Amino acid sequence: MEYFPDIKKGKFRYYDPEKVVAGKKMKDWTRFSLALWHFFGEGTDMFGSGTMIRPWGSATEQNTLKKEIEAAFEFAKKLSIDYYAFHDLDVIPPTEKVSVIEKSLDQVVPLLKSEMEKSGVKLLWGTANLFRDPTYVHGAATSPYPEVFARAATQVKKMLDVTLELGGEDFVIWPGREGYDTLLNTDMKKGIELFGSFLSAVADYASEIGFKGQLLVEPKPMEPMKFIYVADVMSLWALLQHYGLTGKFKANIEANHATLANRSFQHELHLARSFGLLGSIDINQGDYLVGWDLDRFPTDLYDSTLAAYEVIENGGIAPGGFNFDAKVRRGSFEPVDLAYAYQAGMDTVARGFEVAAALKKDRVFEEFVEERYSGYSSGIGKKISEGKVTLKELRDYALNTEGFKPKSGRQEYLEDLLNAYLTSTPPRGASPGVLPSRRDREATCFCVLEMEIPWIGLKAGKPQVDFCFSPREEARE
Ligand code: XUL
Ligand code: CO
Repeated sequence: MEYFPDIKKGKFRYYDPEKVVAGKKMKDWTRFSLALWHFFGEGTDMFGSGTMIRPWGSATEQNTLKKEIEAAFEFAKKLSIDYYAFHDLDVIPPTEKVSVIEKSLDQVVPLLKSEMEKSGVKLLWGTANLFRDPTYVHGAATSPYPEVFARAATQVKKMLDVTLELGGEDFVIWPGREGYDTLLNTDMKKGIELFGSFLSAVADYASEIGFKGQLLVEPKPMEPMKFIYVADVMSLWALLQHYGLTGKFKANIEANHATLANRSFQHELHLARSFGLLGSIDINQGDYLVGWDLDRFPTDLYDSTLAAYEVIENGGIAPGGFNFDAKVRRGSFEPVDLAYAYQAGMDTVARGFEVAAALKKDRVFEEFVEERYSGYSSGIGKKISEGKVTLKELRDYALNTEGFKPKSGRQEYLEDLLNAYLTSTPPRGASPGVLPSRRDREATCFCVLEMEIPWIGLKAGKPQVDFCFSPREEARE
């Protein structure tokens, strides 16, 4: 049965899987993934019932799960989404018994396999839902009760088996209940130790069964618990180091989780990349007026450009990918809204890669940053960097360089440059969405000259050489 007869294929403005940007095909940079749990979402919220009109019928109908799964694969194939991701509980009938979870998963795996074969859609990651069951009310892997810890471990064990069987490329742990609501009843140190012990057992089992995929932990600061132990990349990094788990786990960074932690998405990606922890991305966006996790489809080009910049700088995120941990708004209830949402999200990321590739090619920020820190590449700066300097030497140096004046950080200038890359129209003849290299730009000064800007005296069609500066020259002025 065809569930989406009106949708033939994705209509993209920027996403072209085969197009090469920054030396890689777009599909290899992005590795887009459909999150089954959101795809099956019914559009309920805390105040109202479901709104979604779905081709597979209502959730109470028999066989809904099978239809949902078939529909998801049909949709992913049509929209050129190469991967999917799921929790154990997304694909089985509701149950509170862990033994039933195991059996139900065994029953559904053949269906998933055959849909994967038919569609060519692959498994990006599997995960265990360690937050829905009432047993997890005080935590799963950090519960005060070993019985609950063991139950959580059993779910992860089974999902690791399933993920391996389905050729999944990563395995995610989202520790949403691993935290506390009040310290009046919580042993925080014990909780963190329990989580360390849980991760160690997971890593051991993954290697025992020959799971070659990347293990990931997904930070989030709050919700459902008031305080979650793995709140951000920095806390994950500390935990991994403390429990000797560096190299075994990386971070699955979610955009809306970063902003809930009062960090930008770029901050979390940059930090993770800097310490070899950038594993995969849950791509979505929040809303600056709303203080909880919204999982909106991403449409913010500014954020997607800066994210793509980090991914390019990282050389890609394979075996991770861009998983749409995103849901359509409750008011976007028609099936076609799913297509609009994915198209918008995929185009936003794809355009981010185009702009970021142009920024990287022109070394717009690198040259500025390198110049800014160049004092550390020779002389006493080099000794400082290598940790070979004494306070006495530093004192001599400070006295000799007294009166030193730092240069301007040029923040507004750099932000304006970023805007220029984001808003520039490609010159005639270039393929859509591709920005010219700096050399071409210097030759034609296209970005300024597509339009007249009378208040700063720029005329359309005229080269304005003054405006075509290079960041390095500017920095050295
Ligand atoms: C919750 C969240 C989860 C994880 C997987 O905020 O992001 O969907 O990605 O459990
Ligand atoms: Co997520």
